[in-house]
Amino acid sequence: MYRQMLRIRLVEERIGVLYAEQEMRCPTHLCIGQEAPPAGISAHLRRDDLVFSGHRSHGHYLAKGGDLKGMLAELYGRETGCAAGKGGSQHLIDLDCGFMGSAPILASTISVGVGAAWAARMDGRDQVVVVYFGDGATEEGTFHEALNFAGTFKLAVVFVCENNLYSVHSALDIRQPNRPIHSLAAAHGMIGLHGDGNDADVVWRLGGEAVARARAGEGPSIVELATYRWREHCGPNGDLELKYRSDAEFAEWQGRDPVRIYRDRLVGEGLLTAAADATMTAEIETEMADAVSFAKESPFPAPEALARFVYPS
Ligand SMILES: Cc1ncc(C[n+]2csc(CCOP(=O)(O)OP(=O)(O)O)c2C)c(N)n1
Ligand SMILES: [Mg+2]
Repeated sequence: MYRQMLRIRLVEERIGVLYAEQEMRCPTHLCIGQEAPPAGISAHLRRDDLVFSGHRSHGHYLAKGGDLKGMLAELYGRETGCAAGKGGSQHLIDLDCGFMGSAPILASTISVGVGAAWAARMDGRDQVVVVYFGDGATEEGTFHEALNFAGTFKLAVVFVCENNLYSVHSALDIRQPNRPIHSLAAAHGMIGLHGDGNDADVVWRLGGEAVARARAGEGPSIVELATYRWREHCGPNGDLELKYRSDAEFAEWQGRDPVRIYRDRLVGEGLLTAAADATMTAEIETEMADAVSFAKESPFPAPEALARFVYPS
């Protein structure tokens, strides 16, 4: 889980640097600060389990076993990208590792994920479906419809809500009534779990409970994870100058850095040495350098490919 979080952090930071070159031309939502949920949840998933996500999906894709080369090539719009260069950051897909797709229309993949769980039920497959979404997505009608259906039929879905307190620049408390998001689970006949989404061990424990329940046919769960986005909503920069969140709040969450917390814990327990940490970092740096070269050297899709796979051509 530490390697996974470190890899996501380093990849996102590298994208943040490269983005300024203006060669990646897709809108890009970085998940720096939110690395623990994908690491802790994916630790329970088989390769053939299915994951769906939204606009902030790099961590979810990588932790599910996604290919870094395919992801970066996709951000660069190249034909070797995991969506053949047509999707960009917000439309990652990789069927080989069970990453069924991300889409930026809020909550749109929640109902599709429930449909995938329904299909698995009909086919007698014991796959678990995980759908990641933000606090903002829970304000969409399809979220509630999907939960109703999944709860009624006890489908094998884990609804993971990464509650980072904001939808773009709007704070949660001006958008929703004063009740926890996970309390909506009871209304739809499912279990609602919640905890510190910046602590990978907490995520791992909650995710394990929800995945085990889904796998055993005991129905869906909501897992609400408290976390925080460090960069601007969309793009590589910080945004504290906009003042929609206070410097004090930001500083408090920086003090709860999921990667540092986990590194310190592992070092404290004698499970990670400085040398092993450095080796891991160097391996990830090499993987990133290779992936960036691969992406930049890959061709753009041919013009004839423009209408391929586009409904109704
Ligand atoms: C249906 C729909 N409405 C509005 C938008 C514009 N939009 C894109 S991201 C976003 C905020 C999402 O907030 P949240 O779900 O909490 O995810 P976060 O960005 O915080 O990770 C909004 C409103 C959209 N993509 N889709
Ligand atoms: Mg949010």
